[in-house]
Amino acid sequence: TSIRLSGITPSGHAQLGNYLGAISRWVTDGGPEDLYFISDLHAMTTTHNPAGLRSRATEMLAVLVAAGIPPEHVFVQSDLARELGALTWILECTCSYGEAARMIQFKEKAAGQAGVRLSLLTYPVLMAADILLQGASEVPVGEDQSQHVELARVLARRFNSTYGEVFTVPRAVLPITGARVRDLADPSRKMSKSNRDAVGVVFVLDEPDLIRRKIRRAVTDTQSTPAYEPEERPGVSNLLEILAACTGTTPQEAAGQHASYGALKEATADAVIETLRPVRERTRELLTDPAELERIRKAGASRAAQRGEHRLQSALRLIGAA
Ligand code: AQP
Repeated sequence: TSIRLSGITPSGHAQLGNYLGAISRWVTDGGPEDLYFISDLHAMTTTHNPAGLRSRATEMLAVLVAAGIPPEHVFVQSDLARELGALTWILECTCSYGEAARMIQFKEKAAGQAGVRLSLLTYPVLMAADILLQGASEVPVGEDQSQHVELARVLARRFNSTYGEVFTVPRAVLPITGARVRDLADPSRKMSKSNRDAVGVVFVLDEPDLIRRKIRRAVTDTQSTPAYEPEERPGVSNLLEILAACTGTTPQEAAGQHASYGALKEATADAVIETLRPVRERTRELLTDPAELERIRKAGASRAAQRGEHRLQSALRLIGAA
């Protein structure tokens, strides 16, 4: 059976886009071998706040489990820091500098920045280690990450042919995606957890009142009757997409059911509040039970470490160490 591996970076609090676009689909459409991890090590390639990162990683774990992902399929990346550190080194010794330096994302993120962290350059190699350690064969990623999966593929093949067969050669697959959610205050951009200006971002853990206020203030346009026209009317179309995703209809149908922008906003707020309510409540419960959360976390970490142990040992041996 094929293992699909997906990560979510705790670069901020989980937001509605993460939930409707990814997490809720992982729950409903995920395969029995699929793995999910909180990529906290990846959140350290640019300036970061240690305490904030730690608490967001824990919170993200709680959100994934609360959303219904089986705890045995989730782990926190840094709980495997030793294994991943060792495998990253092996893979760095299998990768050329030029291969890393030509990654488009590195070039984009490093351009014009002073004090670029070396980890921003080597991050795709850590990503390869994430994938190869678990023996994942499929990696659901968007366009922006497909070059990194390609690198993981190249490194797995190269290692296997140079030193001996150890790694499953992974491939990028299209992610199972739900709605694409846009920022409520600026519908020209996608909703993002790291957006500093949070008025346009609904967080999974926002209280109902706050969710309603954010949705009431959502930017629309000068017209007054809802219609689904993503290009011409991105704001109102975004509300229709959100409402449709929460209620299991289509944006076009949702448009027909609401006569005014005001009515649409109220309906969208109701739907989002009810969709997020169980996740928020269960997450809060888990967060007030650190012992249970710790148990879940340790179990996930030890399963993930065990899954990779023989590959790491073989790779070390074959490359001339251990
Ligand atoms: N607005 C969105 N609509 C639909 N899906 C979304 N995802 C993110 N934003 C939206 C999906 O959530 C998953 C996890 O995302 P990630 O942690 O890999 O980072 P991201 O895609 O960059 O998400 P953010 O929230 O925008 O984070 P930052 O601010 O750090 O960049 C992915 O499957 C993603 O498609």
